[in-house]
Amino acid sequence: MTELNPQYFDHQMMHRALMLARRGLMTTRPNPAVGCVITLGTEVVGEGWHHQAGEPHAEVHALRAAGQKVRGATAYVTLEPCSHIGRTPPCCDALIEAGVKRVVVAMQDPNPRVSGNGIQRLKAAGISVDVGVLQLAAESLNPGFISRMTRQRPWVTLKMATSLDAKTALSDGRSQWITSSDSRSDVQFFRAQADAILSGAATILADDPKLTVRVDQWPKSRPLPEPLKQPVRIIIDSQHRVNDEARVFDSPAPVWLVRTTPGKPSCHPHCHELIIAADPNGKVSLPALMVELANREINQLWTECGANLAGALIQQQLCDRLMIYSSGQLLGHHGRSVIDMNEPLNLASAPRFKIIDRRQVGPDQRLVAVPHTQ
Ligand code: AOF
Ligand code: ZN
Repeated sequence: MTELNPQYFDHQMMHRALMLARRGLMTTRPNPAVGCVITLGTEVVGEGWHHQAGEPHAEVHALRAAGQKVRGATAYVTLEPCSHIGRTPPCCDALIEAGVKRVVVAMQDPNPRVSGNGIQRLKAAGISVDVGVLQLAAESLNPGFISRMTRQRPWVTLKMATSLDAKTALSDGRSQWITSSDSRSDVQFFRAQADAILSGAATILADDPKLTVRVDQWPKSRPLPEPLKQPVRIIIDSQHRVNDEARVFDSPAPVWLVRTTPGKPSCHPHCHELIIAADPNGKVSLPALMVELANREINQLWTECGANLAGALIQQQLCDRLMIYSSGQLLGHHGRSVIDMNEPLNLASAPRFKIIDRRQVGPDQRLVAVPHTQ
């Protein structure tokens, strides 16, 4: 029999726990997606993942599956086991009571109610704890949760659909459709991972979008999330231009209208007004909005908006990921620009993103870029 390399085994098991965690990516919000594997010797005796906020955490599912085989076992968890009483009791106590001997953790929980306490409690109970196995992979699973906990703001993606010459509409505003149905279907997968979709009144008036996750457009290659949770639709409407007939109200999912002053109450019960401070230009202060969204437990914000709001997000350094769907069409120099922002004083001061992924989506290409940090 070949000798077991303990480090390789730890990686393998944590990888398995991460795969389990992924199953909750579209359903656990506002909680993070977390996976857990329990082993006894080299045998996997239990596994689980967190399904939905309010339901048991990953460790509890895995402990239940392991049954009696948990004494002296090792638990691999993608996030530090919690130490607080939230919607459910602390997982570190459940692991201690079950008689687990070792716990391997991918990353510390950034939630200030936990942040190291879970690890301390396990150690104090005589359990051997290793932290940091596949940490980067674990962090990349929950960027929104980490952002809300550590920066008090959501993790913001700006999605754009452009022609090959980087235009987003004809000069008169016509834009349906520039990218293919494959791209629009791909977008559904990302909308479903977001807690909320942000747009502006200009987009609502011009395109009258629903901004929902559409089952009929769901990509065939991906399983439909169960349950399918519709994101909150957040519309910046400083000038009170969105009216009750907009199609965004057709779905029962909440709509939050963001304004600097109260407006006429909507006839839709699922419509709420968020009053946010104005910036010096009289527009909704985007940093203040982000703080409010974090307070309202928005982890991931998916933005589909016009050039003005896109430019403001970029100039105020509130964009954590750009996702650009580029078609093969050419719209010419009269076409509308995708981002409206002040011209940089020089090339060195231009906002810069680093392109980290480019892939084919039907006849289009999808480009992913993140802020370039030196
Ligand atoms: C874990 N395992 O599977 C998850 C954890 O309100 P509750 O009880 O659901 O607690 C939510 C918090 O617990 C969440 O903010 C995060 O700090 C942690 N999530 N912890 O031990 C899990 N999902
Ligand atoms: Zn827990």
